Amino acid sequence: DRSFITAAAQLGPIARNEPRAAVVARLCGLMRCAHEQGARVVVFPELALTTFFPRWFMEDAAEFDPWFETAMPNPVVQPLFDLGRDLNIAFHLGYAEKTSDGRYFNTAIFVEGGQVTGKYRKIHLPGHADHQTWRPCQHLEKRYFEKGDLGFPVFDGAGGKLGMCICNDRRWPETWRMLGLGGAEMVMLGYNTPLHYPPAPEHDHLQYFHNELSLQAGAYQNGMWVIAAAKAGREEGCDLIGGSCIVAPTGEILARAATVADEVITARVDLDRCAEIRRNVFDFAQHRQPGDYGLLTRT
Ligand code: CDT
Repeated sequence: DRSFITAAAQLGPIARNEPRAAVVARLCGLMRCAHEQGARVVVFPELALTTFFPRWFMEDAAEFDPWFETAMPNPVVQPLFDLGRDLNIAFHLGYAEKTSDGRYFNTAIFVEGGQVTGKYRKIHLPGHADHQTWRPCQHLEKRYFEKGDLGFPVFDGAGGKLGMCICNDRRWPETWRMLGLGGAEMVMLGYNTPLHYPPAPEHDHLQYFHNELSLQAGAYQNGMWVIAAAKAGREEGCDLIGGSCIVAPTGEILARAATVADEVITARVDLDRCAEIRRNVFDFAQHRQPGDYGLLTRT
């Protein structure tokens, strides 16, 4: 039997001046709540330790470096690692990473048994690198992060094959296909998605729809589970969507957050159900036609 309960732990807003230790205490509370509901895995959002700092233009490293983690775990995050080990619950966590050689990434890790067993660095970085003062909120991911250099890894965890992507990655079919081709059975992701999209405000009312459209298509077209956790609510004057959800390989949403605050949702994930899709309509070996997809890898 390869079934277990998985949780998505949505976060409400994190204030700019909220200390990391206070955020980690919130994460620990959500992990306990997930554990009480029988979860073996809990998924936290993108950049889950801080406010979504790319909404501010900063010029000096002295100003933006404090948003980054230089080690993982580190003393402030250690209580979450300890709790995960004590409760026997694995977790996915997004954070801003600065490497020892001075590179900056938007990163997610998977931690099982107190050890980091999976790592991903965001590949599709949205937004802009320059200060666009006409925007009510900046989206400066292209300024603060380098494109991820780890590809789309698939690794062993929770008794199956796992993958990760981060926020904007979920809008790209190539992300899901790479993870699907790698054999992922469950993909975990976090997101910070502003309700207001300044370049095309006429699409603001579609933000929740486009989120679900992307997650459901990714799950169905690759026959895998998708666990998506939002950072939500009004954060420093900027509204972020909620809608954290758990999607089955059929594309059906089995659980969906009802608030834009801290909230745990759970569903039973049976990894063997991937075969319902992967042995049938999307049996890659039988039906895929890569010889006709050359344009996909041409620039
Ligand atoms: N965090 C992140 O990737 N957010 C983007 C915002 C839209 S582009 C400015 C997203 O795709 O949800």
